[in-house]
Formats: sequence, structure tokens, C-alpha cells
Amino acid sequence: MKLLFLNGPNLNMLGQREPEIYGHITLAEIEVKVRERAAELGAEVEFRQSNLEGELVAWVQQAKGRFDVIVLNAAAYTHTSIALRDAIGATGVPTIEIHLSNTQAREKFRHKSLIAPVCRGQIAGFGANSYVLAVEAAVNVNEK
Ligand code: CA2
Repeated sequence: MKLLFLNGPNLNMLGQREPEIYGHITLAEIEVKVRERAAELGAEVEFRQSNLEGELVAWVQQAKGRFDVIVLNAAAYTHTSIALRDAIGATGVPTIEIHLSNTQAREKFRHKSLIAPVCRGQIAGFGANSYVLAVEAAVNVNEK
């Protein structure tokens, strides 16, 4: 089972600013947690971050045939990107939407996810643990 974790814009700044919303943990530290849980469950992980919408779209397209599941924190592109939504729909690789924060409990513009309709499900509001929970969801993605 090969899992592709994709992280969108500004998530490279985690741990440096806005700790009241996102905590003190860095993206590199989250990656360690993801790799630990994945190893326990026998899954392989590729973990990437980009601030560029087109690069994220390209990675989603390239996942077909290479990864079993995409776990995507699209960050602000969650709320704006028809391009990412189309790429997820076209690639056909099961995709899990994740967020550190509970986007439904924040500003109204974060309530709408353009990618949600083409994702298998969402995990949001558990901080770094959203990523760990996503590993567990991903390895069981074909179970109902
Ligand atoms: O809660 C999440 O994981 C989000 O995807 C984070 C995005 C936000 O636009 C989404 O609505 C919810 C923002 C990521 C930016 O992270 C920062 C980290 C440190 C300092 C500033 C931004």
C-alpha cells in the first residue's frame, strides 16, 4: 500500500506562526508521525508540500498507477481550486481530504470545500492527529 501525502500552500510555515490555530508542530514533525504510523500498518509514504497550485495538480495527475491513496491537505486551495478538484476526479485515485483545524468552526469562506465532492471523506480538526488518522483511513480505504 503506497500513500501519497500532499500539502498545499503555507503549510511549510507550520510551527513558526499562528500556533493558536495550528499548534507548535512543524510539517517535518508531522511527517515523522505519519511515517511511524504507516510503518506500523505496513504502508509506504511519500510526503510532499508545494505552494504552487499547478505543482499539486501535476502530482495528483502523476499519482495514477503509482499510489493507492492520496491524502491531501490542500490548505487554502481547498476553498478555491477547481483545477485540483478536476485533477482528483480525473485521476481516479482514492483521495482523503484532511485539515489540521476544524474548518467548519472557522470563517465562512473555509466552510466550502471544492474538493470534498471528489474525495472519499474528510478528516478535520484534530491537529497533527488528523494526519495520523488519515493513515488509518487510507490503509482501510476499500472497507465500508
Ligand atoms: O486546517 C487546515 O489544515 C487548513 O487546510 C490550513 C490552511 C487553511 O487555509 C485551510 O482553510 C485549513 C492554511 C495553512 C497555512 O498554515 C499556516 C501555518 C503557519 C502560519 C500561517 C499559515
